Amino acid sequence: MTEPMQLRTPPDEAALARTANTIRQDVIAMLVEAGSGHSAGSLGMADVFAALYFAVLHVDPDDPWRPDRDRVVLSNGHICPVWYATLAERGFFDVAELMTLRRLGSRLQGHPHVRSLPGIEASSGPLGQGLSQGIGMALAARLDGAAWRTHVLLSDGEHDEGQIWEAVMFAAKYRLRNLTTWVDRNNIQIDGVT
Ligand SMILES: Cc1ncc(C[n+]2csc(CCOP(=O)(O)OP(=O)(O)O)c2C)c(N)n1
Ligand SMILES: [Mg+2]
Repeated sequence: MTEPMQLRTPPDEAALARTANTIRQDVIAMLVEAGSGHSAGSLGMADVFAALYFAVLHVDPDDPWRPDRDRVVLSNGHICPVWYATLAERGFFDVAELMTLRRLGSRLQGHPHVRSLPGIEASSGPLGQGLSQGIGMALAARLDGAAWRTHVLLSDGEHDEGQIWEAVMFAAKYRLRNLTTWVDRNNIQIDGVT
């Protein structure tokens, strides 16, 4: 029996803010090195990622696929630089690898690829699909009687996709209390305001 995963409690807000700043600095360095990538959502969500990975989620960088881990799906896969930076700062892999973002053969592609890195639970990029993926995970946990939670991160413009609303209605119908969603309400999408 493995030890239960410990959260860093109580959350230290000043430390989390510093961690978020480090993550933002990583994101800038990665995008400059790659010469491309989505900056807005990656920078805007750094505080949420810091809070999730340093104060909320039950995850274990030393045993990233342990069965009782919380699951994370990044539906807005284009902001994966912030996910990669957070995972590296949390110890899932070497921070130096961040500089390989978007290079041919790198594990850090422009959109997340399932299990390409420890902690990447699902592929994403085509907007609108992540909540459905997370619902599948949450249903699986319920069927197994497992205590782990699923967190799905979404962007606001992606809510234009009908699949999101179908998934929202499904999650409500089946009362998936083991599912949490986070929406990046930044009011922007590619061609203007949402
Ligand atoms: C199905 C689909 N259509 C279009 C795109 C191209 N695309 C990538 S990011 C983006 C912006 C969407 O806005 P939002 O979801 O609010 O994300 P933000 O730009 O705020 O990070 C679009 C349209 C995509 N990835 N998937
Ligand atoms: Mg947006």
